[in-house]
Amino acid sequence: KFIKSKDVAVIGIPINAGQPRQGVEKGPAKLIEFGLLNQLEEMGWKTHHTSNEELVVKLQPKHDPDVLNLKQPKWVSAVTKTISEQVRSSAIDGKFVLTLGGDHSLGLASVSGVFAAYPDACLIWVDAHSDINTPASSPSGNIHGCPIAFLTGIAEDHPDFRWVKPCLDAQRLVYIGLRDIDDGEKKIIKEKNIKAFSMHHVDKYGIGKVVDIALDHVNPDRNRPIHLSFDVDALDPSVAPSTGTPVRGGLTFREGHYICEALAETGLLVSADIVEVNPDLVDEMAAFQTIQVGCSLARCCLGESLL
Ligand code: HAR
Ligand code: MN
Ligand code: MN
Ligand code: MN
Repeated sequence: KFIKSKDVAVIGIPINAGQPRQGVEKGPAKLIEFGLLNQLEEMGWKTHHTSNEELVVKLQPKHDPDVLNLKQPKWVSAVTKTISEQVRSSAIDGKFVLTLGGDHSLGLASVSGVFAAYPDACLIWVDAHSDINTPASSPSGNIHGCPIAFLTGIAEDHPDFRWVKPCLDAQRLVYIGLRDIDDGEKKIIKEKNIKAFSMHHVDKYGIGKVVDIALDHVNPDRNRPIHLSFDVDALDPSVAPSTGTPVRGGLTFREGHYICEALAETGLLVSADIVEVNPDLVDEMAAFQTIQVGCSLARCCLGESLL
């Protein structure tokens, strides 16, 4: 319905400035090197790839001190603001938008861009973390822990992120996979009454029901476009070990894939992020395994498992 042709804009966002570990900026290139574009072409998609490697380097400011507790705010802001335009225009073109990360601060780019094109969209955030810290509540100052606070407009005013429109109604957001939430975030989730399925709920209801209830909440009439933001740390570290902040007790391989398949099945999925793939952590085998899973999640978002 929303995606009229099998054209996919694959947008690399090789950013690491939203968190302290080097290597996550190599995630997009590794996913491509593993063959993601060919895989999507084989599925009948026409791919339109932008790596953004030069752009991200070019946008790094000489001086980027902490501002209101946030680290490297100017670099994160410049990259996400610029790439949100790429996302918006590809989405307006009717292309499926697949963004590859990179740290999860890139949610500022993808969600802003997608919601500019589709204001009625809803957001499914699959993550071990809720990434809803405000500048004041963030215990780390790492911006990858903050994108949802800016997108929902609950963050305090911050000079570097005034361009981020509060495009996301808290009732159009649902979390799946949570298991490492800061106290400040818990408070916000309660106060704003945000629907959240932790791993406890996945255990209790099963992933099938969780996705059904999640969709009933954010998309009751099944008529809204859907953006999926998939942080690979939602998966158990035994499934996706090469990521910056692994947390035990995550989604199985099948649970992760089920989410992507079930969203593809709705015919409403217009865009997806695959983020926090860091090929430089652990060892080569772990990196390979994580890249392979990232590619496979992306393919499922684009309908690989649909009959
Ligand atoms: N909540 C912590 C913070 O804000 C850690 C969250 C970041 N980890 C992620 N994001 N990978 O999903 O610093
Ligand atoms: Mn995240
Ligand atoms: Mn995470
Ligand atoms: Mn923690």
